[in-house]
Amino acid sequence: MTSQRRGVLIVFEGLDRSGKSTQAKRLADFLNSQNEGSAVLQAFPERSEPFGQVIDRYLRREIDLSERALHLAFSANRWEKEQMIRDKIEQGIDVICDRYCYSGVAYSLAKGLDENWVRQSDIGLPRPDVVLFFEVSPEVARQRGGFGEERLETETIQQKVAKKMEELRADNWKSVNADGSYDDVELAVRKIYSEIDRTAPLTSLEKV
Ligand code: DGP
Ligand code: NA
Ligand code: NA
Repeated sequence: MTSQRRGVLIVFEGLDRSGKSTQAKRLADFLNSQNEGSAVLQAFPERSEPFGQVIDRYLRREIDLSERALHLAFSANRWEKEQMIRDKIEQGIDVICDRYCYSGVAYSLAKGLDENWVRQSDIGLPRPDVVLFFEVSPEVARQRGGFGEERLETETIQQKVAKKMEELRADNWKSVNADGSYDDVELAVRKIYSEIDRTAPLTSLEKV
């Protein structure tokens, strides 16, 4: 008996306006057009889950949270999806995440929370096979229009987050030059996808 090949966990990270959400959706649509049901797209925060609803209310300024409580809410929101991610991958379905724990750590470090504390709460989540790091030049980001209305969407916060995220790079990260056209970036993403090695089993994060 041959066991079916597992799915892969692909994470899209980068700043707002880097195009990562568009490209995460394009990759999922492409894979599903090749083979219906072969990929799922999971955006974080996932606002439909219980902790996601708390995050949504915070971002829309309906409620306040302390910085540590907010950090844990974002992390808990990823844990709300842990079993789903593991199940899909075991079933041979690719999971494409628009943001993951790297956003969680980068935003909290940008706010000045203690590094050792911040890095704990996502340990044990499924480890991505690849993290696509969308890098966009400030000029191009500016051309792509203003930030939204929600909290955290200011240029100062974004610059700090970018700097922190840069420091999180590990050997499973691939840079994507997000200044190109959507079509060019899409092809670059597909190439990286095609090179993922899925022979080794999925592992869990030992550090973030
Ligand atoms: P999005 O739905 O991708 O636009 O994200 C909503 C906002 O939340 C955005 O400003 C980025 C921020 N964000 C996303 N993930 C995290 C996280 O894990 N921690 C923190 N502190 N902020 C996050
Ligand atoms: Na946003
Ligand atoms: Na987004």
